[in-house]
Amino acid sequence: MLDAFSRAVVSADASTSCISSAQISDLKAYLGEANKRLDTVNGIASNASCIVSDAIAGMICENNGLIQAGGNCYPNRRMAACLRDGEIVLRYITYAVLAGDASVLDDRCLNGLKETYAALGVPATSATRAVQIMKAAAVAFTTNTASKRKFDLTSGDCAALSAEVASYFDRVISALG
Ligand SMILES: CCC1=C(C)/C(=C/C2=NC(=C\c3[nH]c(/C=C4\NC(=O)[C@H](C)[C@H]4CC)c(C)c3CCC(=O)O)/C(CCC(=O)O)=C2C)NC1=O
Repeated sequence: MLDAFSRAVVSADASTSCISSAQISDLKAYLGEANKRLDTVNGIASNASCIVSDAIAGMICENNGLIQAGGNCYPNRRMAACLRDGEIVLRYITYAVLAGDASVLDDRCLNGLKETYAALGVPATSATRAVQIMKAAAVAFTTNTASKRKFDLTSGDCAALSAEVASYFDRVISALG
């Protein structure tokens, strides 16, 4: 598992060079934006169960067959597994946001997930839909635009951070596809 700092070390070492000035300025930017990052992680993590349950409910509303006999969220045991998977994915995304690096998400969550889902008959299209809904919610918490749960934060430019947060969800979607 890497973070913004260990990533810089590993890539410098791979080319047997010292940390470059470009890497130093990337790390300066990472440190300069650190409070925004922590606020984002807090916003997503403290609303995680709401984000997950809303996404799974939305996915099911759009496709009721999932909770009928033969559907992959039927019976309750599978429904519980689905909610748990939503929480797992969101949790690893918060780790990636904190670290500023996707490797923890790749290595500990996404590695082999597509194959597991295929073996269990978990529909990738539905899982993708749930991840898309979680993405919209997490981005709203990053930009502090969630309609009912605004935090008391200094406002600023969150464009780069919200694009980064969105990219981790896109990573999950492409790993499932
Ligand atoms: C740490 C990383 C990690 C991940 C990612 C993980 C995923 C994971 N999800 C599983 C099952 C499952 N996952 C789902 C999920 C869904 N079904 C749907 O229709 C929806 C599309 C979707 C929810 C969004 C379901 C229903 C099962 C149970 C399938 C079964 O037993 O038939 C299983 C099989 C074992 C089990 O049931 O616990 C694993 C390993 N486990 C891990 O330890």
